[in-house]
Amino acid sequence: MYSIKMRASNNDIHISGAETICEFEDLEKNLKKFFKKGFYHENGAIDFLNLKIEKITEPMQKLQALTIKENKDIRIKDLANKSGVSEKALEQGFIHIKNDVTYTGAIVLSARTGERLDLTGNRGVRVTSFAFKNEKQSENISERVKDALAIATSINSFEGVKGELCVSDDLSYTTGYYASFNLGYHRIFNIKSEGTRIGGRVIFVDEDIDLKKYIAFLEQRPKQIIY
Ligand code: PML
Repeated sequence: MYSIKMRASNNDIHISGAETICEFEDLEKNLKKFFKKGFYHENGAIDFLNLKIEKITEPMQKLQALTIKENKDIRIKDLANKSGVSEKALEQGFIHIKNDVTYTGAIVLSARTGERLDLTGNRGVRVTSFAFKNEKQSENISERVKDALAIATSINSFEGVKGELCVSDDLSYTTGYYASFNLGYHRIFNIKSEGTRIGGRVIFVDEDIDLKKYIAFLEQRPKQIIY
């Protein structure tokens, strides 16, 4: 198996990224797909594109995908509260999502105080080395949702993680989600207005989480998300 990672930017501002693990036979198809995604993105033209291919040697850790939930009346505040994230931390999360920084990864906040705990600056923590395996062939699930569900499952499958809030920084994509291991993956429609690049991914954790191990799990450990 091979891991492919793509990052595209303009003037050092993140435009788009993509990530998968696949067999050698599917490398070319995925490279073309990521090349197109980077060069023809609604967030704008790019002046830099990085494609990285690495052979996977470690066995993949299997993770059961979170359950997808779509309830139009659900409130993020209630989900946060039920998953052990304080109102203050959620507010801080939204401040990071609405600021001008376009992080390429996720930021990690204390679920109690909202204080930022990771030291990754504007880069953020990247969830990489994952593959999505759809075992429910009958169900149609978009590439975007597959990707987001794989990332959310990886983020929330570690001891000490309380929940995660995600808002896409794509100009026209207005569906975000709140996910937690116990509550599942809640899609939130109209989480932002169309035409803005605000967005980001915020992870809420217990302060005593082993951050070094957690980041290594997210960034390096090969993961297979079973749906
Ligand atoms: C992204 O692709 O930028 C994040 C999308 C998160 C929401 C995906 C969904 O459930 O529609």
